Amino acid sequence: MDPIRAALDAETGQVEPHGEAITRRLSDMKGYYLDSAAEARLVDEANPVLYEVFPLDVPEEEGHVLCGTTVIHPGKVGTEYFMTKGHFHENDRSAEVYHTLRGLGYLLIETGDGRAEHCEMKPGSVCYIPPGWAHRTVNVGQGPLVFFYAMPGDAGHDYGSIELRGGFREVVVEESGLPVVQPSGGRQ
Ligand code: S6P
Ligand code: ZN
Repeated sequence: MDPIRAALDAETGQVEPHGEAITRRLSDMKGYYLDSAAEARLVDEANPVLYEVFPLDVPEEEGHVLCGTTVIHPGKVGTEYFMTKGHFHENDRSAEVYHTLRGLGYLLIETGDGRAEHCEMKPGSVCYIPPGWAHRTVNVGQGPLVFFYAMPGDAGHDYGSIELRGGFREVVVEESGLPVVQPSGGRQ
């Protein structure tokens, strides 16, 4: 293949040119939020776009580096902030790097055997997600959360293991107007 030259707008998260973009609405995440009544109401009212992914057009093969931007829009479902589905990599030897470009958020990471940690996301912060750690991002700001990601071409996405576990061990909710990271309790 030929080299790729692209332009990344750190304000909007747009990457041009890009490969096939992903758009996830609330209806694509049934059962992911704590407050299922609030979730159902919001799906009926507006079914908002929660996040978009703009990847460079790179083959999903060993030896390549998949990369691009994710843009999480601001908002909440009940008291829980908009977030990504979250996943393990199918290939559990695959790490990933996140570099935040705009906004405020948290990166929740956890292992299959019970370790849970989180990283603050703000412009300039970098988090290295080691192999074997599931990852989910949460936008706690007033505007979009934009970050650049890079991972091995053959990493793959495993969403099923998270769904089977009933979600992540930590959740991010608003309490008295502020974001709080707390144990999800009872969801495992
Ligand atoms: C890919 C990378 C991100 C996420 C994106 C959406 O490995 O971590 O591009 O795919 O933030 O998250 P999810 O969990 O819906 O794929
Ligand atoms: Zn990933």
